[in-house]
Amino acid sequence: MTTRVVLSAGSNIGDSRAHLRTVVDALGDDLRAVSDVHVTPPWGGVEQDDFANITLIADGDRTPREWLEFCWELERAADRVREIRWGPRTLDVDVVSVEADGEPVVSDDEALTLPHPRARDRAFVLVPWLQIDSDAQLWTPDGVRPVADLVAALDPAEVAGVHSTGEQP
Ligand code: PH2
Ligand code: MG
Ligand code: MG
Repeated sequence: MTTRVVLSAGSNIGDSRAHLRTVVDALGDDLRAVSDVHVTPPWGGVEQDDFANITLIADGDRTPREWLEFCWELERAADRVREIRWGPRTLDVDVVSVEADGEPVVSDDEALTLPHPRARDRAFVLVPWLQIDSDAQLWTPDGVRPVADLVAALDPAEVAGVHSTGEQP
Protein backbone atom coordinates (compact mmCIF):
# COMPACT_ATOMS: atom_id res chain seq x y z
CA MET A 1 0.00 0.00 0.00
CA THR A 2 1.53 3.33 -1.02
CA THR A 3 0.48 6.10 1.30
CA ARG A 4 1.31 9.75 1.82
CA VAL A 5 2.03 10.70 5.42
CA VAL A 6 2.49 13.98 7.24
CA LEU A 7 4.71 13.63 10.30
CA SER A 8 5.48 16.11 13.05
CA ALA A 9 8.71 15.72 14.99
CA GLY A 10 9.81 17.59 18.08
CA SER A 11 12.71 17.60 20.51
CA ASN A 12 13.76 19.61 23.54
CA ILE A 13 16.38 17.39 25.18
CA GLY A 14 19.95 16.92 23.96
CA ASP A 15 21.07 17.78 20.44
CA SER A 16 17.60 18.50 19.10
CA ARG A 17 18.66 19.19 15.55
CA ALA A 18 20.54 15.87 15.42
CA HIS A 19 17.48 14.05 16.79
CA LEU A 20 15.28 15.66 14.13
CA ARG A 21 17.84 14.76 11.48
CA THR A 22 17.34 11.05 12.29
CA VAL A 23 13.77 11.32 11.00
CA VAL A 24 14.92 12.84 7.70
CA ASP A 25 17.61 10.17 7.34
CA ALA A 26 15.26 7.29 8.11
CA LEU A 27 12.78 8.46 5.46
CA GLY A 28 15.50 8.45 2.80
CA ASP A 29 14.00 8.39 -0.70
CA ASP A 30 10.46 8.42 0.72
CA LEU A 31 10.90 12.03 1.87
CA ARG A 32 8.99 14.56 -0.25
CA ALA A 33 9.45 17.69 1.85
CA VAL A 34 10.77 18.79 5.22
CA SER A 35 10.23 22.17 6.84
CA ASP A 36 12.93 24.29 8.35
CA VAL A 37 13.53 23.75 12.03
CA HIS A 38 11.10 25.91 13.98
CA VAL A 39 11.68 27.00 17.57
CA THR A 40 8.39 26.77 19.44
CA PRO A 41 7.28 27.50 22.98
CA PRO A 42 6.07 24.42 24.87
CA TRP A 43 2.41 23.64 24.22
CA GLY A 44 0.29 21.87 26.83
CA GLY A 45 1.07 23.61 30.11
CA VAL A 46 4.23 21.79 31.26
CA GLU A 47 7.04 24.20 32.13
CA GLN A 48 10.04 23.16 30.04
CA ASP A 49 12.51 24.36 27.43
CA ASP A 50 11.37 25.47 24.00
CA PHE A 51 11.07 22.74 21.37
CA ALA A 52 12.65 22.39 17.98
CA ASN A 53 9.92 21.17 15.59
CA ILE A 54 9.71 20.08 11.98
CA THR A 55 6.88 18.83 9.80
CA LEU A 56 7.62 16.33 7.04
CA ILE A 57 5.75 14.86 4.08
CA ALA A 58 6.65 11.40 2.78
CA ASP A 59 5.34 8.76 0.39
CA GLY A 60 5.97 5.13 1.19
CA ASP A 61 4.84 1.54 1.14
CA ARG A 62 3.53 1.61 4.67
CA THR A 63 0.13 1.20 6.22
CA PRO A 64 -0.92 3.77 8.85
CA ARG A 65 0.01 1.28 11.56
CA GLU A 66 3.43 0.79 9.96
CA TRP A 67 3.99 4.57 9.94
CA LEU A 68 3.21 4.60 13.66
CA GLU A 69 5.73 1.81 14.26
CA PHE A 70 8.28 3.71 12.17
CA CYS A 71 7.81 6.68 14.53
CA TRP A 72 8.16 4.53 17.66
CA GLU A 73 11.36 3.00 16.31
CA LEU A 74 12.90 6.45 15.87
CA GLU A 75 11.81 7.47 19.38
CA ARG A 76 13.34 4.30 20.79
CA ALA A 77 16.58 4.96 18.92
CA ALA A 78 16.69 8.39 20.57
CA ASP A 79 16.34 6.73 24.00
CA ARG A 80 12.98 8.36 24.45
CA VAL A 81 11.59 7.85 27.93
CA ARG A 82 7.85 8.26 28.36
CA GLU A 83 7.45 10.15 31.59
CA ILE A 84 5.32 13.27 31.76
CA ARG A 85 2.48 13.70 29.27
CA TRP A 86 3.36 16.67 27.04
CA GLY A 87 6.67 16.91 28.92
CA PRO A 88 10.27 17.12 27.71
CA ARG A 89 11.62 14.52 25.31
CA THR A 90 14.63 13.68 23.15
CA LEU A 91 12.39 12.92 20.20
CA ASP A 92 8.68 12.74 19.59
CA VAL A 93 7.44 11.72 16.15
CA ASP A 94 3.69 11.90 15.55
CA VAL A 95 1.61 10.79 12.58
CA VAL A 96 -0.44 13.87 11.71
CA SER A 97 -2.34 12.45 8.75
CA VAL A 98 -2.22 9.67 6.18
CA GLU A 99 -3.65 9.63 2.67
CA ALA A 100 -4.34 6.38 0.83
CA ASP A 101 -5.32 6.67 -2.84
CA GLY A 102 -5.55 10.43 -2.37
CA GLU A 103 -8.19 10.11 0.37
CA PRO A 104 -7.61 10.95 4.03
CA VAL A 105 -7.55 7.94 6.35
CA VAL A 106 -9.97 8.61 9.20
CA SER A 107 -9.71 6.32 12.20
CA ASP A 108 -10.68 6.46 15.85
CA ASP A 109 -8.53 3.47 16.71
CA GLU A 110 -7.30 3.92 20.29
CA ALA A 111 -3.66 3.39 19.33
CA LEU A 112 -3.72 5.54 16.20
CA THR A 113 -6.39 8.19 15.86
CA LEU A 114 -6.23 9.75 12.40
CA PRO A 115 -5.84 12.50 11.63
CA HIS A 116 -4.02 13.37 14.86
CA PRO A 117 -6.83 14.84 16.99
CA ARG A 118 -4.80 17.77 18.32
CA ALA A 119 -2.86 18.68 15.18
CA ARG A 120 -5.43 21.30 14.19
CA ASP A 121 -4.87 23.13 17.50
CA ARG A 122 -1.08 23.21 17.32
CA ALA A 123 0.76 26.05 15.64
CA PHE A 124 4.00 24.06 16.03
CA VAL A 125 2.58 21.43 13.63
CA LEU A 126 0.58 23.62 11.24
CA VAL A 127 2.97 26.53 10.66
CA PRO A 128 5.91 24.34 9.53
CA TRP A 129 3.45 22.27 7.45
CA LEU A 130 2.26 25.38 5.60
CA GLN A 131 5.87 26.27 4.88
CA ILE A 132 6.29 23.11 2.79
CA ASP A 133 2.75 22.92 1.38
CA SER A 134 0.80 26.16 1.18
CA ASP A 135 -2.25 24.22 -0.12
CA ALA A 136 -2.18 21.66 2.71
CA GLN A 137 -5.58 20.30 3.80
CA LEU A 138 -6.54 18.52 6.98
CA TRP A 139 -9.59 16.38 7.62
CA THR A 140 -11.48 17.53 10.72
CA PRO A 141 -14.85 16.43 12.13
CA ASP A 142 -16.23 19.62 10.52
CA GLY A 143 -14.95 18.63 7.09
CA VAL A 144 -11.70 18.99 5.17
CA ARG A 145 -10.14 22.37 5.98
CA PRO A 146 -7.24 24.29 4.47
CA VAL A 147 -4.41 24.32 6.98
CA ALA A 148 -4.07 28.05 6.30
CA ASP A 149 -7.62 28.52 7.68
CA LEU A 150 -6.84 26.42 10.75
CA VAL A 151 -3.79 28.60 11.43
CA ALA A 152 -5.89 31.73 10.99
CA ALA A 153 -8.30 30.39 13.64
CA LEU A 154 -5.56 29.89 16.26
CA ASP A 155 -4.59 32.37 18.95
CA PRO A 156 -2.39 34.87 17.05
CA ALA A 157 0.03 34.99 20.00
CA GLU A 158 0.58 31.23 19.68
CA VAL A 159 1.21 31.49 15.96
CA ALA A 160 3.58 34.41 16.48
CA GLY A 161 5.56 32.31 18.98
CA VAL A 162 6.54 29.79 16.31
CA HIS A 163 9.77 30.91 14.63
CA SER A 164 11.57 29.42 11.68
CA THR A 165 15.32 29.18 12.23
CA GLY A 166 15.72 29.27 8.44
CA GLU A 167 17.76 26.08 8.72
CA GLN A 168 17.03 22.56 7.60
CA PRO A 169 17.42 19.82 10.22
N1 PH2 B 1 5.13 18.14 21.99
C1 PH2 B 1 4.40 17.77 23.02
C2 PH2 B 1 3.90 18.69 24.01
N2 PH2 B 1 4.17 20.05 23.74
N3 PH2 B 1 5.14 21.73 22.47
C3 PH2 B 1 5.86 22.10 21.40
N4 PH2 B 1 6.10 23.38 21.19
N5 PH2 B 1 6.36 21.19 20.51
C4 PH2 B 1 6.15 19.85 20.66
O1 PH2 B 1 6.62 19.05 19.83
C5 PH2 B 1 5.40 19.44 21.79
C6 PH2 B 1 4.91 20.42 22.67
C7 PH2 B 1 4.05 16.37 23.22
O2 PH2 B 1 3.95 15.65 22.10
MG1 MG C 1 3.46 14.72 20.23
MG1 MG D 1 3.98 11.37 20.25
